[in-house]
Amino acid sequence: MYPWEAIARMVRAQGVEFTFGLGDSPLQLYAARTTGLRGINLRYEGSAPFMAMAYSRLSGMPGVCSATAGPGVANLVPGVLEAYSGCSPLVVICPSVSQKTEGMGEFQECDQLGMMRPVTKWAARVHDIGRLAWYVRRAFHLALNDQPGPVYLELPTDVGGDITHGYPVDIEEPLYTPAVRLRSSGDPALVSQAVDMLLAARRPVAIAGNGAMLSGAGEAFLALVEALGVPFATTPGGRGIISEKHPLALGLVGLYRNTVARDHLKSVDLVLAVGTRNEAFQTHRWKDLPAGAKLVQVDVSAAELGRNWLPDVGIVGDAGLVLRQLLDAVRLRGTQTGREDRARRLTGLAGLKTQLLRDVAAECDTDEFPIPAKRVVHEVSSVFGDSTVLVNENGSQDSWAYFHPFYTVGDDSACVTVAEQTCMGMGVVGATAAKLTAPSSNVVCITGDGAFQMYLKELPTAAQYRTGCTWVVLNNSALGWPMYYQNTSVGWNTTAFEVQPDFAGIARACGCHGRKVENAGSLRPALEEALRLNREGTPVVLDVPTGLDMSHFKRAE
Ligand SMILES: Cc1ncc(C[n+]2csc(CCOP(=O)(O)OP(=O)(O)O)c2C)c(N)n1
Ligand SMILES: [Mg+2]
Repeated sequence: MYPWEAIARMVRAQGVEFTFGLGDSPLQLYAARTTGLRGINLRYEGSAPFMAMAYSRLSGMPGVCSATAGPGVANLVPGVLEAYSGCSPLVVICPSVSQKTEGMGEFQECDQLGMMRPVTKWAARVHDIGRLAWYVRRAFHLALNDQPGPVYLELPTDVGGDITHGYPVDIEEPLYTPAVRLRSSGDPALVSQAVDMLLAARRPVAIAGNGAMLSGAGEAFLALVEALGVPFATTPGGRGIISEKHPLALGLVGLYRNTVARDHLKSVDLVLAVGTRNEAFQTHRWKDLPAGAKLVQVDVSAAELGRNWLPDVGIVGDAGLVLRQLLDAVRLRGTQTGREDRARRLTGLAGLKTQLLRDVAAECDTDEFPIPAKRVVHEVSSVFGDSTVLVNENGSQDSWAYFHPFYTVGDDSACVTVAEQTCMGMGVVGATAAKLTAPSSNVVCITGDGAFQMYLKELPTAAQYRTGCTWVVLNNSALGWPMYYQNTSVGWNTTAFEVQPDFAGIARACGCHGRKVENAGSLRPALEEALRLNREGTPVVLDVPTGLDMSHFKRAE
């Protein structure tokens, strides 16, 4: 067996269904010959880690991507950085040039390990082909366990041989023992303290972050908030853990919160934070914990406890297991001194939420043209509805989609979102991987024209694999977010696009369907047509002229 053939088979044995990369990488070459594994061949290596992240987020499996030596590996860096920031378990496996000619000017020799070290949990070189399975297993083990994250492995040609064939190696069956996800529960004494606080709290809130999603803690989170009658909010990474149609749902926290969530969060006496690092965007730069409120923080990593706010009780453990421990203890105790106050507060919340839904619907009921982003987002939410994967981007106008109830992540739905680096383009290519991973869901990416232009090179990929997803391009002919800051600070800007491509035309030229929305009245029919075409396997680009409305970030500060 050849080494890359063995690697592809180990990836499959791990349970992974897709590998992402340019077709020149040896992993892609052998993925094509590995039963059960699908190599998705891209136009640009830079897309690969983003697509692997989207796959991982929706499948719970590690994402795998690769690239050839030198510039191929260099192109992976931004996506791997995003994965590192988002604790996304990626295994990146690449070839590197021979060590025997190190420093002598070998073609595409460069310090790949040096590039990958700062953006991975572990970066290693295979020195002995006999230990190949050890390295691959170690890579998956580290990616999946403790705080998950990306790892990088490289196989030099003097160890693995030529990248298309390689040295035949004697690899015995069974080839590989898959790495497993190990979970620990929390310290019972701390769980007990946390339960005392939760039962006594009169105005508590629960916040789910990406860590709760990574743990697959949705059922336990739902059971606990229902048992206690505690409203919940999410970070972007935790969004979708419970449907936002649930009576206890507040929407998002921090920069992305709505007015009802703001008023609620400002008056809480206890925050149960599960799998969130309470980072700057999630907390208005650490201002959102009300004075005197208690903090119970649950995280898989001790390093995250007290990173900024010091918890009153910090529990290290798998989010799902710790939530189950809390739930069991709550059920055993029976007495909940804060229960009546909490129930009264929930009745008030229901009325406020109904009013918010009405206000938002009225605000979006406009025929203004260019179409305000908030209306576009609201209409997308209504047409795509339940069973939809929302794929987020990083611009200012698509950020309206972060705001429930402008967009509602409803029943049987999910959200693929970026992490704290907010690398433009992740959502644009992530949508294609989302559709591959969740073929029976609708998939919609709401993106700005800037981010879309960075990664529209993968439109032919979507057409090739018939991934029926829709990109709604909020086109304001500018890098709107920095434009706003430039205009309001120095008074001029360098962010307007003086030449803007015809996105619908490009989409058609790439084998997708493309349509420019010419007036306010044709937005809804265009979305309905997109959904219909998506169901037939046709990817769709909708070019929607919009403006620059930054009021979302201000209204609930
Ligand atoms: C790779 C990368 N480069 C730069 C940025 C900084 N940045 C954040 S939003 C933005 C502009 C996005 O423009 P567009 O996608 O058109 O969205 P708009 O703000 O216009 O709605 C930029 C440059 C980033 N997040 N990622
Ligand atoms: Mg723009």
